[in-house]
Amino acid sequence: MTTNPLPPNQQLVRGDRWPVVGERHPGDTESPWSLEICGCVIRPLIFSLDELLAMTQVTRRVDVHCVTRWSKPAMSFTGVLLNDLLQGTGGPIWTDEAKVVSFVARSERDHSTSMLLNEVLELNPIVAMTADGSPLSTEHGGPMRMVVPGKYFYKSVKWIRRIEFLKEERLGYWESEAGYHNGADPWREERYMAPTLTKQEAFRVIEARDFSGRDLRSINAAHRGLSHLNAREALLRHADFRSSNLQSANFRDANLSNANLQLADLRGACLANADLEGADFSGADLRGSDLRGASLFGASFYQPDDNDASSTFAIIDNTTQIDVASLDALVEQQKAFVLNAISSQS
Ligand SMILES: Nc1nc2c(c(=O)[nH]1)N[C@H]1C(S)=C(S)[C@@H](COP(=O)(O)O)O[C@H]1N2
Ligand SMILES: [Mo]
Repeated sequence: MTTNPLPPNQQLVRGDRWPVVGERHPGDTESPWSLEICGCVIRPLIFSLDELLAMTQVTRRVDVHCVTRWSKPAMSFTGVLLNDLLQGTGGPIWTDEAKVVSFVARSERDHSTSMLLNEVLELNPIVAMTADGSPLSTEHGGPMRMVVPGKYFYKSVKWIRRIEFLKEERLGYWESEAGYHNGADPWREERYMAPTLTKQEAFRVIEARDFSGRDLRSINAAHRGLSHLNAREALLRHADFRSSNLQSANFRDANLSNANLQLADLRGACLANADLEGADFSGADLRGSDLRGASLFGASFYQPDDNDASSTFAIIDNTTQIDVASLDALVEQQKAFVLNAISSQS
């Protein structure tokens, strides 16, 4: 069914699923919806939802790629092309000063993301009101959201309310809070910025074996002896724990989204309630570990395309504690592998 190849290290979502990522509700639901275009513009514009729906509607096929490694190819989105809104009848709306476009949501945290003006014009996003033939549901950004083709999906703001032209970059929510790469090109795997931690700082926390509550995004803790590590509530997105000894480590409530745990020894480790979206456990030993309540979208327990298959499967058996319900977040083959493995004897 898929025609396009997947970008590196992405996996197909199962069937017709569409995971909800990030915020689930818009902010104010009382006042009428509208889209404002402002900032470095010749004159500000405002479109009501009805006006948008009355304009020429365009349908585009878009391959959705989430930074947490799931992809949903060939979705169809219908709405108004941003270039049509911006160029209208009287030529471009922005002034010479404009370099960056910021997309702002009507949401509790005024969620936003931004892109270079050149890129926006080239990618030609849509202000979408419809997805796969139905009006957008609230949790997916209804009544209107941005859909930006060719970028990780965090560049596509749900509940769009304002498009602002800026002279300078203003980092968005995920880019500043989670360290997501501002480029967001899935083909170049621009998932994360370079680590913020210096080598010395990393060395110090690794020596102390206390990561609890700390922001250690993208830390390099590969090939380390870290048994009984205390990493409760630590921010460990994109951390590298390849081949480390993490026996009996405590990652309760930690954020290990997109962490590399290949070949790690996680026997007896606690990963309860952890965010494990996009985490890679291939070849890891998970016997006696506790993953109850963990979020597993995009997680993998083996590398399907590896030649040396025998060494890349996670070691899971009936001593591994995992909610069968949360396995639903996995893609087909990963789910089947884990289900089969947890029923085997230790
Ligand atoms: N307003 C708002 N828009 C947002 C987000 C968010 O948290 N708030 N998350 C982004 C991220 S990280 C992704 S992957 C997509 C998810 O869209 P979906 O929930 O419809 O799959 O929305 C993006 N747009
Ligand atoms: Mo995302």
